[in-house]
Amino acid sequence: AVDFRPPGFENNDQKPIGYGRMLRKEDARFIRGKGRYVDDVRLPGMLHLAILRSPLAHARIVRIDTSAAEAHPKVKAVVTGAMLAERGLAWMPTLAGDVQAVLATDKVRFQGQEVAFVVAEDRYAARDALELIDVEYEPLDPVIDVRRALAPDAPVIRTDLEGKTDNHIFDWETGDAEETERAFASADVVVSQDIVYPRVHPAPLETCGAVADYDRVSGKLTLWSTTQAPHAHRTLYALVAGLPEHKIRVIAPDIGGGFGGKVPIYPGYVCAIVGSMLTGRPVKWVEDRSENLISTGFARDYIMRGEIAATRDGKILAIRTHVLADHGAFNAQAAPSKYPAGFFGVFTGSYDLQAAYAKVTAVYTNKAPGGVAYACSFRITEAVYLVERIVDRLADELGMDPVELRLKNLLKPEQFPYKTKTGWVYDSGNYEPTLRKAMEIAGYHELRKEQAERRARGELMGIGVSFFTEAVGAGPRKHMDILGLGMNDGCELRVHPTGKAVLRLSVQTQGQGHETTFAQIVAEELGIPPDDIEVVHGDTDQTPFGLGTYGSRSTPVSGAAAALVARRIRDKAKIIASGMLEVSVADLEWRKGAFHVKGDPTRAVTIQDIAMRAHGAGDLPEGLEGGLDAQICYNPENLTYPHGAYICVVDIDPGTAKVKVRRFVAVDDCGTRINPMIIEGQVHGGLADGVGMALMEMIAFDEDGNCLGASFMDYLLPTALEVPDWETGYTVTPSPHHPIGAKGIGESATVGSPPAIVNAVVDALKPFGIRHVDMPLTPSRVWEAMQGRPQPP
Ligand code: PCD
Repeated sequence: AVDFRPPGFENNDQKPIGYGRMLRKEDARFIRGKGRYVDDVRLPGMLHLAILRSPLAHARIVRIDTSAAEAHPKVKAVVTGAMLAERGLAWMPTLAGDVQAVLATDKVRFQGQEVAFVVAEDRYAARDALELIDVEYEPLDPVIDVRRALAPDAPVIRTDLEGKTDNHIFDWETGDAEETERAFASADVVVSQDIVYPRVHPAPLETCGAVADYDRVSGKLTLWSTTQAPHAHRTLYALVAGLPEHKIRVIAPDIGGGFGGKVPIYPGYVCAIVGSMLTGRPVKWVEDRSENLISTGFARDYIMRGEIAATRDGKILAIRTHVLADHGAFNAQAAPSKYPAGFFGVFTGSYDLQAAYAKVTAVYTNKAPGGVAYACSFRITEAVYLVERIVDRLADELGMDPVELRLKNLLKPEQFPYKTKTGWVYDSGNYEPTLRKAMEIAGYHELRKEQAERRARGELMGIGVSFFTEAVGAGPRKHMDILGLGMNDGCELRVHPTGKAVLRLSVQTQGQGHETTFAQIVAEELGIPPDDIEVVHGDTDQTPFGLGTYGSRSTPVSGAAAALVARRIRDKAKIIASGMLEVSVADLEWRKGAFHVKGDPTRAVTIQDIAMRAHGAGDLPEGLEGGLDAQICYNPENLTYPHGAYICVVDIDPGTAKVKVRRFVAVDDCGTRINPMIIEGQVHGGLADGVGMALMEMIAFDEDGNCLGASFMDYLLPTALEVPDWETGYTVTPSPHHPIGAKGIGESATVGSPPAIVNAVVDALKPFGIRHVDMPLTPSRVWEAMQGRPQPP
């Protein structure tokens, strides 16, 4: 194994990263209720904004009468799409290069779409005044089913796009269709399966909101907003609204969960800015739960046909898939520009294949836009679910144990770096030990024995396995950008005279604990205790430019930047130390936060001594500037590819068809582990997300396009009652190109867990001859399947 510990820490168990379970620095304020969220921002003279939303999924706007609302004594402004259109602000660009209405002008295109807004003296008055706006709609035929959207006679949703005569957005292909066809033709066994990954929602506890404060004198706009990417948002506001970028300050204060849902720019943010410019006063907009669920970015909504080809003895040859992707009314998917289907290209999974091919067809429907990477590095969740379901289907077809089939086909350590058939280069991996470890923790073989006994008694017990490889840390600027912005991240480190430091990051934490882990990285590199390092993030006026936090990219990109910026400081510190100790640089060695004279243990200077010297009086070595600061902009060489093996045990009540997750074993490999306690927390959270998606969560619509998941009564999130005590383990395969060998972890569990749970449920239902059931596996769906009834489309 490669030892990534910096020189001097080899024998030190108390080294800052990896070992100790350092508590989170930020929890001091969170557990005392002292976090400061957007809704906690209260400015003098602040007004409140509320948004009028469309009750219909598809309708022409005939007339809007705002006069009664304007007459409300507490109302300061009422704004419609027509008013925005006069200023060229009615439409805004989406992250996917489409346009989205800020406020509807011509038509409404999904239920919950923004139609008008009111700015009033208080929140209640703003809400009341919405009721006074009279909108006349002419209902149009809604297009809800993605398959119907492609029918030649389907109503055209995007009549705003010139020359658009259908609802087709794009076709995207990857892999080699012909080679894949040849592999399929030569195969002994071919299995195909239709698989739906339903529309789900990130549903963070804190909904979206903003406080906009435009100063008419200085021309400066300050925007507190729930964003995972403050710098990217600032640049987009500058480009859209024509405000000079240096006059915009975006502040993302504490964020109550993001999960990908706070990556896009939502109309509400733009409305708050317009409201403040119009009234000359600070304006706050905070959406409620239903608004969040019906209008902000959904995730998934992929209808997939998966096909797998193999030899009779279980060697997988090829995988092929066609996907119908429902993007809703505007293509607002969050993904790097050159990847219209995100990173779905990793659907070849963790296996050694001869060929692979995928085609993704994206379509407009009268549903909310989104396609956000909900705890998923851009559609990897869909890809992993597809491959792990069809591999299980193949195991069933071959009569092979699903673990044996996977062991036979997993990539071998000597194959890394491994280039997949769709062109991704997996940086490192050692898969078999990870799967073996999960089997050992679970007691896999005993579980199979227990299952046989229970089956004999008519009990429904299932064991499900999944193995995943993720691609996180977007990304190398030669391949990746968002709307033309390269996916690099900056980092700045200032070491003060007394040896305390401030680290400024371009990424933004939403609960992951960056204030702790980034301090740990610098502590590891410089020997300054984590408590002496202040981490600053989430404020464009105070941090270097970078693209933000999603796709588990903070550790792979900014974490690398933090290590390298600290090494820059260490290099300079070494020169200063050589002057202080009057020896040549070559005679110095670095140990435990100090430079020592080789062979003379009595002579050393600590990083704190050096910091004082760097800022103090007296000469520095020839040609050296004073101070001990450094800055870096890091361009990752590749993504990092964490992996994991999950095993789930379920019991199904034969009478009610209720699924109970009895056990869940998760063994993750995220390379070098910075903070094991935080990693466990990340994994626990992601596993709970996985239980939600597999068993409970779905944003459904009726045939008129009414959203049926608009509250937490209908959109069920798992609580402690629905999840088991997680059993976690880990292996460590460092990333060869990351300065400390770390890979991302934030999304692994959400990606890897749904297939393990569904595989377990289908395994339990084997006696019924059931081969697949689509998520969410609610009691009614499972019961219908047990009765042999057809599944809902
Ligand atoms: N880590 C460690 N080690 C390693 C890795 C990692 O320690 N190796 C840690 C860090 O430092 C941090 C965490 O852990 O703290 C995480 O990380 P990452 O993986 O790098 O990630 P990030 O970038 O930071 O973050 C992001 C993620 C995501 S993406 C999501 S969804 C989710 C997760 O994160 N979200 C959230 N998690 C979480 N948590 C919380 N609390 N909250 C939230 O919201 Mo997307 O794309 O956005 O969809």
